Amino acid sequence: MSERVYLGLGSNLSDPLGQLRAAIEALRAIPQTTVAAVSPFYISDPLGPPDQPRYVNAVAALDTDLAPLALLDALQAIELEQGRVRKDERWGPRTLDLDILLFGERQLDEPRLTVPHYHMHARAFVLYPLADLAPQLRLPGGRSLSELLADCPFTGLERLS
Ligand code: A4P
Ligand code: MG
Repeated sequence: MSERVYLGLGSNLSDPLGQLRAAIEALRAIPQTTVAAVSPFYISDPLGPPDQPRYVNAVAALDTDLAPLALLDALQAIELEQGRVRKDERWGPRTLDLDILLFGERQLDEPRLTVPHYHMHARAFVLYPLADLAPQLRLPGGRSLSELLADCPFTGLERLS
């Protein structure tokens, strides 16, 4: 029985739109996994240090037979494959972030994996694309996505058509 997973995708370096498009192609190649839907892309103001470019963010819905850590391994391999750029001799900043937001109804608190993702509840660049895919969603524990959205203004966000 496969499980529905929601992933957050983000990039703000090295052609962020291209990074997300390439990431989605790579997601399609993960074994025992299908990409069910991808949200529209959003431009978002950076959360954290302000002296960095704006991000492109999106959410993808996957159906997978993989165990959570096996999926995380596959996602981290994709991040490594395309997500880092060489700057001089050192590996530069990560250009692709793939976060597991939700994994079925699971609540996980393991050294490598916390699900639901610990920062998703208050981030507009996660909640709005998630709502594009699953407006009726309820999180494990019972809170509805629409409740979270009511507390999360659509600011610093621009939806790309
Ligand atoms: N890990 C634990 N739980 C998870 C999970 N649910 N999904 C562990 C994925 N990984 C998870 O991640 C560090 C470790 O978290 C992993 O090794 C994994 O085992 P990372 O991707 O190397 O580090 P990170 O992404 O810098 O950490 P974090 O906390 O995910 O960063 P944030 O908070 O996501 O910050 N502003 C805008 N507008 N849009 C953005 O997308 N992203 C960030 C990144 C900052 N500001 C942003 C955005
Ligand atoms: Mg991350």
